[in-house]
Amino acid sequence: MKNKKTFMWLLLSLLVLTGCGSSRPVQTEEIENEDAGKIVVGFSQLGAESDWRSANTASMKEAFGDGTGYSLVFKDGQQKQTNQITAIRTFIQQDVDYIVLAPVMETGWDSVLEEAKEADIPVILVDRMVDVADRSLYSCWVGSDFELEGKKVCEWLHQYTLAKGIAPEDLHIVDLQGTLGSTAQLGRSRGLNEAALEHGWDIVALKDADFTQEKGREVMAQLLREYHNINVVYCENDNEAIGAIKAIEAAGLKAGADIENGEIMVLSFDGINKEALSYMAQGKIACIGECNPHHGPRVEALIQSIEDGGIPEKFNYVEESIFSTIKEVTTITVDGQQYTVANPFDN
Ligand code: GYE
Repeated sequence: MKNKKTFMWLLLSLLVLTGCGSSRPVQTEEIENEDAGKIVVGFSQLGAESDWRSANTASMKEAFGDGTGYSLVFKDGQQKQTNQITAIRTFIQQDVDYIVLAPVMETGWDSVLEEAKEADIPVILVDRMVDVADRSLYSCWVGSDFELEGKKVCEWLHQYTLAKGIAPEDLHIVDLQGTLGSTAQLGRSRGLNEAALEHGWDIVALKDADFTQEKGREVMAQLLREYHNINVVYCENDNEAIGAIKAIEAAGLKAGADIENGEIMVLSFDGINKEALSYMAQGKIACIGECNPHHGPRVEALIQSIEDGGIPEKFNYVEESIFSTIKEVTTITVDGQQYTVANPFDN
């Protein structure tokens, strides 16, 4: 893959050397620009809704920011697809070398990605996926297997109930879903739905909490007013879990794994948020499916392989763990693969 910025630089240098192109003094702005010769990456981040997202943004800025061979154009979509579409169009106008997109939801990307393809700018997806008719509209994707994360947390719950002798029909679960239509929500909700069907768990309600702490608190408070039998809350990220715990405590209830004695068990995803980890240390969060946000170097490696003339794998999944401090479950097996349940506080 040619580097357009390097090409521009060479062209301008040639014009200077040969004195061609203009009789007035040559504008050397472009040449002197410290970003000349760098690979320009336009990154459309979907927002700043969670601690996972902040860690992801930090990882991308470290891989592509100052002191690297890249020049990063960063745009925060504030959880709105229209903002992300505008950002991509701006990147196309700026003629960046690569577009990296962390899409807020899966659908609605066909037209703008076609525009990027027409402009001959490779698109790399990070974190969530897009649902487009033509997969050649993006080069590759890197992120997590969200359904597997969901299956792991549900298998942990299943093993816990077996160890404790809790009957499946005695589980009354609410699902605080992530942003509806996002890959992370679709996968994690599917993981729960399938396990509930398989084991005969009672799903009391499903509600969008948009991956934020405030929505998690608000939705959980409302669900607790509406239903009085909830004993498990499946939060689709840690920020929702923090909000849910605040709502549980504000209602005079207790977050914990002892559901036989009236506690409400909190399950969650990510494992990057310090407050959530401290809640786990206090026994308020029972289990967290790890979701790794450190994609900067992975995206960089994909770009490098394209620069070197290679064709990267289309889908690149990262390996992830599962966290709990509860002694009853030490390993789980999902899809024939065994995972050790890690205690994040063990050295
Ligand atoms: O779990 C959540 C964030 O898509 C993996 O989005 C991501 C999810 C993550 O807001 O915290």
